[in-house]
Amino acid sequence: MPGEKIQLTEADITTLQADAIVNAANNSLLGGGGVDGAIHRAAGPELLTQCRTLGCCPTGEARITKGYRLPAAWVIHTVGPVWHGGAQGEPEMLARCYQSCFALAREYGLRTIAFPAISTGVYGYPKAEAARIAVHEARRVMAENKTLAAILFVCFNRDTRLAYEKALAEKP
Ligand code: AR6
Repeated sequence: MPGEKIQLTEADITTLQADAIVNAANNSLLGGGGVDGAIHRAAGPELLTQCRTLGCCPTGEARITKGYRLPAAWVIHTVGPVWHGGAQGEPEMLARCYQSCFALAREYGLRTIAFPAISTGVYGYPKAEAARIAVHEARRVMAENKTLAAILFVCFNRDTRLAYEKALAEKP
């Protein structure tokens, strides 16, 4: 809903005009499949050139680059956990991804940020639990970062959208 600070949309994240879009990257930051591949294709080769200067990114951390040919000014690259059943620190690590992205959003004074459902593709994180963590961290940051005007969760398919709708309907 327009006016809501946490919003859902079904879209290709590379088309969005947020201040920053988030990339679900891998530790190399050198591109891959899924949303990572789509972002690199849409941003153009300059993105990979900048990523090469950054070195590896540990799981749970985030790095920021320019958006190049994307409508978004910035790309925040974060590395989500691979799902191994949930007892190997995956929830904490996924929460840390969102926190790392929000720390960069604060540092760069970003007003709008769009996230894909980190780890829920190739990395196999169950959508419902991942959406719950994403919504929890978004609510937390909205309560304390007054510069941040909107957080957009970009759902690439209906199942993902349903998972976020359910998470948003749950009490904080
Ligand atoms: N826009 C929005 N969401 C998308 C798009 C898009 N264009 N494309 C895919 N998604 P994934 P992961 C959704 O696999 O699980 C890469 O190879 C997708 O439906 O992209 O964190 C990296 O290099 C899913 O809901 O990321 C890593 O090696 C979500 O984005 C690895 O995949 C995340 O799916 C990371 O795996």
